[in-house]
Amino acid sequence: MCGIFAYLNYLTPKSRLEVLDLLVTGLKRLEYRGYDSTGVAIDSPDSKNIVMVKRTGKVKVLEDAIKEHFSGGEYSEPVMTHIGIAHTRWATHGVPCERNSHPHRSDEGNGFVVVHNGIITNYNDVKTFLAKRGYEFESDTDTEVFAKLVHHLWKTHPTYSFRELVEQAILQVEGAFAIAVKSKHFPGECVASRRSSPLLVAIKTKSRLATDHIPILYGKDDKKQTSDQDTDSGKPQVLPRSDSTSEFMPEEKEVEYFFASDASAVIEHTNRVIYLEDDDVAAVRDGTLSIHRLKKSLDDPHAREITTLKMEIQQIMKGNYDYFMQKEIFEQPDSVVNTMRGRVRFDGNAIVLGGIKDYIPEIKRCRRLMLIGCGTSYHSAVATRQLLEELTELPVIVELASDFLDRNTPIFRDDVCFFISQSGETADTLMALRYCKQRGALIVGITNTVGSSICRESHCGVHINAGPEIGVASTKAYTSQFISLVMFALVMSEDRLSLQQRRLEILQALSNLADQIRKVLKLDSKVQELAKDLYQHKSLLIMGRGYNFATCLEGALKVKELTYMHSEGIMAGELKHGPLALVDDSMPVLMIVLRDPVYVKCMNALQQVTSRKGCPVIICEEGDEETKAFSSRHLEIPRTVDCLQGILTVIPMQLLSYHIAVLRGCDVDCPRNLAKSVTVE
Ligand code: G6Q
Ligand code: GLU
Repeated sequence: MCGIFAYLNYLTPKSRLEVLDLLVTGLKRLEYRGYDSTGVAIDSPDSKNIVMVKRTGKVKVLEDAIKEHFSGGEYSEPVMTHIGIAHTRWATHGVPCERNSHPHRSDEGNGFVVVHNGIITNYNDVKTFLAKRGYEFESDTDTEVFAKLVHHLWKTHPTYSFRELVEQAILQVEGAFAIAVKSKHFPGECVASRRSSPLLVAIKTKSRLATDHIPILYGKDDKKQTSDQDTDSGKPQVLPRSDSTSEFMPEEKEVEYFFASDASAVIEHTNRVIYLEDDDVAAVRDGTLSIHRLKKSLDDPHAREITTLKMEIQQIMKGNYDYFMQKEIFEQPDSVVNTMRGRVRFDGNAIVLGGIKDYIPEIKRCRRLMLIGCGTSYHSAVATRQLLEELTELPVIVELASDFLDRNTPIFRDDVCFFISQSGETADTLMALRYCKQRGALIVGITNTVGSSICRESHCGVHINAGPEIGVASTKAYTSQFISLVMFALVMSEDRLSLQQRRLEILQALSNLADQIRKVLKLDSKVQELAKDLYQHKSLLIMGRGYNFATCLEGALKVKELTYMHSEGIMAGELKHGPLALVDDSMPVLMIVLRDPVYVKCMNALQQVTSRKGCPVIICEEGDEETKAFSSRHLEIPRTVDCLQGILTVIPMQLLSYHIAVLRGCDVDCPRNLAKSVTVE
């Protein structure tokens, strides 16, 4: 997944240089999503053409190129109406290079230019069709076919509006996309659409918006449609304009629109956003925004809501931390509280999960619970499986989304399937959701991104409320996913008399969690010292079992993705079945040994390691002298209830991987080869 950002000013004076600055800043806010190249397109000084600048590498490279390319005075003249589009690319078709960077154009005259996230799966067929009609391609990408297809439709349908041309093109392509299109033939207009890739429209006006929704329109443009369309004609003005009859219209005509892949790129400008749904087509013409649907379906809402973002600008900034990931690790005392806020009532020992409460009776009658996710999100499922089995007394299956799909796993109408995803856009997880939904299962989304595809395609769900997670390596989202699933387990067992004592013990532990996380974070400098011992090694084995096995998996993933060192999470019970052969006096080992039901078995594993001259780092409970005696290097964490230990033990792993990455000179927030959300299968 990468980034789309477009900015349209209508009757709002802005120079092209100011527009370019807005575009570049928008791309910077999307940098965390992972990318390998960038590009922008704006109007030429005579407003008759489109000029583009594209570069491989960081947004900064593009920024420098823009300064060089657009230096003339004409670019500093204010323009009343203008649309600029910009893109960060994560290549799927065609190597990262300038030629393959976006925007892609329809012809040498730059008649139509497009920026695209996702994959056009039938691009070869479309390319063949267009090549037969004389089109020559200059890139290896799938995206380019879209620009040329719109151009072909424009030549063959001269009466079509811009929006209709893009709509017709969308009907011809298959796959996943979020797109924004600009054209010199339709100056001051922008058309955007999405299918399986996120896209939102943000609106900025000087006065309050006159409405909190945008009606959805169908079919061809009404050629007579003007900006003062009578709202009684059944084709209401989609956004009240000062010259329409609506009594809520803003005083002035000036308006600015932003199109972006996510809210972090627009929050500094406005908090009024519309999350587009799959196959929505958003068009701005004469300063008026309209939203169209390709095909009418019964369950379509009549309008798209204009929501108000709750996030604040500082939430997407680094503050006084060196990296977003570091900030997000240290945010966890607050983020776990935010996850529980308004849901866990510690005074009454009650829990309300508003997003699923109506479905609890149905969930209680289900055949089994399936927890499906990828990477860190999958680990949050592993971390809570045992507690879910205990408190729901249902079979609980955890699945990696990719493997689940490979196996065509049997799914039944009385299954309840949880889809855990920070971004809410991970292709494997989204495909697994659709697979289960088609088979009649109840779909529960556990996401951190409002308006995301998984969030919207679920029957119900829990928003983990961790706040924007910018670092590619997931940290606070993991602990918030963990807590969300624990809350679900508590809700499911609220009427089980035999479990009340256990529930109270967990609720009590939850109320202390934030302070205990703060206490663990105070180990940061000790962890940094440990990192100095480890960062030059090639591998790190992380061992544990029971409630802490997930921490081993998650810790190993953090080490791999941040430091590029090999690391492996090992079930301590499996040690003697093979992995023990790896242990000698030079192999770095970290072991989690807490006073929980599997303590004795973990001590056995610890002794197996030390008897082979292993010198493990030990994560143990504070004051556990017996365990500490086995190693000179240990990290002591506060005692909590067994099922929540994984929240406290993962934090030293997050810190350790962070410090090793810094020592190894790795890019902590944008690890090589990785993207924040993988929206391609
Ligand atoms: C972990 C990575 C990665 C991520 C998965 C799933 O640090 O960020 O493993 O967890 O790609 O992403 P979603 O949670 O967004 O589906
Ligand atoms: N598939 C397109 C390309 O490879 C878009 C990739 C993206 O989402 O950035 O250029």
